[in-house]
Amino acid sequence: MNGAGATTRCCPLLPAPCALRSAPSPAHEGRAIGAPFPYRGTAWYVAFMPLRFTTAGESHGPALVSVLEGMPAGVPLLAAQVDAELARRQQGYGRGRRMQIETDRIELLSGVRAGETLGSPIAMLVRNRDWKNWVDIMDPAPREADADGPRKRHVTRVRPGHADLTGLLKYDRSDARDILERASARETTARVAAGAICKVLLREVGVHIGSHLVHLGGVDADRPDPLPDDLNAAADASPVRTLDAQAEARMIARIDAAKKEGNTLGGICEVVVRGLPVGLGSYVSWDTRLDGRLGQAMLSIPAVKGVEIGLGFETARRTGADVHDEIEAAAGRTRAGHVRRRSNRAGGTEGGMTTGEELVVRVAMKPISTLMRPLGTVDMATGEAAQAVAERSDVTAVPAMGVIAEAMAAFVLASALLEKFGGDSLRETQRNLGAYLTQLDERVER
Ligand code: EPS
Repeated sequence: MNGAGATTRCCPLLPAPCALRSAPSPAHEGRAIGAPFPYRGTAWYVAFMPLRFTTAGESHGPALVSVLEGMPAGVPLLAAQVDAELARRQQGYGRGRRMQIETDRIELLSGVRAGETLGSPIAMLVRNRDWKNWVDIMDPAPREADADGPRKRHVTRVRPGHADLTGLLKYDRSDARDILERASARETTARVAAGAICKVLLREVGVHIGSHLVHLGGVDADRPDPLPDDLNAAADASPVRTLDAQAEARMIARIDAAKKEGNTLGGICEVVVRGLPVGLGSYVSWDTRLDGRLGQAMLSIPAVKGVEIGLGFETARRTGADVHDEIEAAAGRTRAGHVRRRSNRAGGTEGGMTTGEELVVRVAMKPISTLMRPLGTVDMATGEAAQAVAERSDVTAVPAMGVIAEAMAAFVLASALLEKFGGDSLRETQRNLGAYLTQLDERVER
């Protein structure tokens, strides 16, 4: 290090007041005095977001792509772990024929070697087996036949509730297939692939995510208390991913009836996360609040219309005494700061931060907008009244939505974890978390 570097370094171990603390840091250089610090304020976490993922792919195109960036090195990872999550997403009573065509599997293109992450972007490819049936329709290259008119399976009778109509207008297209191929929930395969890796990271630091279905098509399921230790093993054993066997039978009957009617059904899943340390997320800025970030992630899932944390909307109907969770000392509960809430109506967050109690997020999905007995619409090619297109689809995808919501929760929580604890390697992240847990322990030992 040169002399100048040595004198401008601001060392937290120096006794205060430290003259060196006011020295400009490299991040300030080149910035006019008084100009806003580029990463302060509402968008800092976006600028520094340690974990990012993006997806690409059309439902009937050749493949889906998922790229996850920011995963520390040294996370043990096998393609089979991701494939297991993809298989869970493909399950669920009420899905259409497409799920019999597909067997989603990833090809790991980068970022993993000898069963461990490298710290570099992790790119994954999932081939669409249905592509071979859609080559003419989805071919990226122009075809001679294109001069004669729209391609086969073009869509102009736009479906109420789908992205078809607004997408056509916004992107100035004439065939709604240009919209629906990407708006399709098939894209969530790529999300689950990224989320599966986030889950592995979280497991390595003692955080476990599961989900189960609490409502489907007008049928409520009882929520056992306590929930099973292995929530996903119990939920995945049910064809609708519910823990209430009686409700399961009624839900299945409801799906069968809706199928006969050419109708579709929505529902609600509950995501439960255990082992989170207190203090992920923050109250300091609107976009650092963890509940806000979970809400955005969940509402980005196709067809999701509502999100609740803990009691959610019910809190608005109750008085404060019946909403807030009383606190008591609980030695040994390091991750919660050696306290316990006597109830968990808050659902694991206070002030936009994890409390160390179970995180409970409920996610509501509307019925799928492709109806076999279609709704009235306008044919956008002619302007005439018409019945909406009735493409092959699912009666319900709520059981799959639970798996997708787990993936989105895993991404948000892994991001928040890496923001707080950092680490280019898993060992470094674990060490930093360990130091924080020691700090929490020292508070009670003092
Ligand atoms: C979907 C329509 C159906 C679903 C699809 C989502 O596909 P297809 O049009 O090929 O019959 O099965 O979901 C998936 C393919 C999947 O992997 O989840 C839609 O329009 O959103």
